[in-house]
Amino acid sequence: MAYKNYVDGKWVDSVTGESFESRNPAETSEVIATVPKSDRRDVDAAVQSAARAFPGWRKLPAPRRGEILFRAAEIMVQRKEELASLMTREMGKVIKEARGDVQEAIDMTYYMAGEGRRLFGQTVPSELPNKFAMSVRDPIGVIAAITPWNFPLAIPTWKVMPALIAGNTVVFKPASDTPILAIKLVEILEEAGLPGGVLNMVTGPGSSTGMALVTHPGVQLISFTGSRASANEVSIEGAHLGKRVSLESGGKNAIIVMDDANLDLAVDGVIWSAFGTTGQRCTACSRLIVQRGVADQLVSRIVERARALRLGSGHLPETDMGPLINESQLRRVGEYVEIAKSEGAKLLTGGQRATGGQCANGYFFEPTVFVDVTPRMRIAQEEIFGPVLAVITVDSLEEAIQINNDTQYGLSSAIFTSDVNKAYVAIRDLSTGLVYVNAGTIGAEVQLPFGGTRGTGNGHREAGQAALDIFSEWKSVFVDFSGKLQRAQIDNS
Ligand code: UN1
Repeated sequence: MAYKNYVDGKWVDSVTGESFESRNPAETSEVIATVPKSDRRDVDAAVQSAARAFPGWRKLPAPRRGEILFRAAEIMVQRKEELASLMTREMGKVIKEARGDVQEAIDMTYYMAGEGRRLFGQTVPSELPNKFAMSVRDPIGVIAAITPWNFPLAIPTWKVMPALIAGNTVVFKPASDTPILAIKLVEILEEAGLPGGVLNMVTGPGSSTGMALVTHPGVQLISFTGSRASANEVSIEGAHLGKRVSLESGGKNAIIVMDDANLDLAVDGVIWSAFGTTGQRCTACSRLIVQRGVADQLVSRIVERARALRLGSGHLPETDMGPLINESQLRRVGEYVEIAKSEGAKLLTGGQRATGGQCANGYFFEPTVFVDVTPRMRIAQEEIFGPVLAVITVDSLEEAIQINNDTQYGLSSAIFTSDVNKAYVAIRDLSTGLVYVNAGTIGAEVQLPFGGTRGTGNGHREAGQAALDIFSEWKSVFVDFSGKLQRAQIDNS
């Protein structure tokens, strides 16, 4: 099957005539489909189309825009199983998690559909008599949504849905590893009645297609999720061109386990957060910070559970962990294992590519656990994006919090403790955008802000009401009905 770009409400070939393949990472000989390798001219057509559609879309009442989103959510509900199965095939995550990804997209779409009847601003008293003051949200214009492969449906909805409900038009450039799910999302919005030109999609590599979009003068805001290195490039280009930029780029998330924790629960939380989605979540737990009294017991239970995880095709209900997304990620994870060993960390389990049985033809990597990790080692500082857990032992809560906060990222952290006082100290002092108590580092819900401190982003938050702050401009409105000149700050006594 050969898919096309979506520009001006039509499915069109790329002007380049070139294409690339989307393959199954669990069975790498399987080509799922081909998609266009777009260039600057395709991007330009998409941006022009979005710019033409903007005046009409921004004036359509927001509740009407919301109805289209609501219909899109309804279609996703109907097609949940089909979308999840396609996602497992294209991205590799196990079917249960793929259903979760689709569900997160549904949740976000319903949530933003509802915003069509809210989009709250403020009404506040004026300091002058016979004068009315309020703030309203205005759309920004043409938005570039550049999305990663690890949540092929959910993350696109985090960007596209708030952008649309706020009255913007969009050019969407999905990750090259998961274009088919992106195409399905566009098809669903088309079926839901989205007018042509309001959402456009071009596929192609980030370095060319993505950068052409980032640097296009017709794009006012870039919303990007991906690696720190790419985020930096987007940030630099955006700054040069005076664009708004919203970035989300990863984490080095930790779970803290105190001596007084419910260890059964902590083991479950660590296994799920470190090895769920094969460690390929921005929120994945890649550091376990454990208090000395329970360290040996906890680690031996985690190792036992990690060894028992079943790797293979995500379509089989018994599979616990799917493959990594591609060859370069496989290489990268292997390299970090070598770095960890050379820095003196001790490998307790895993550490290599899995090749037996169902894993023969995919990018599988064994669940890996290192102990004797010190906080400044590279495996304790750098995002790996694979099933690798680094265990750091500490003596106190203060030390745990200090180590948790001492990385260039600040997305998610968690503490397992049965002491409410420790829990509240952690809530106060963990300096990440997400904090969990007695739960792992993954599993954020769409109605709350999502994002992180330090190098995880640039201060914005997706999801919840906070997303609307990315995708709209505040306009403060003053209506003077006194019939005379009233000077603020002067005529107020
Ligand atoms: C991501 O990995 O970029 O909180 C998103 C979670 C999911 C979203 C993860 N709801 O793990």
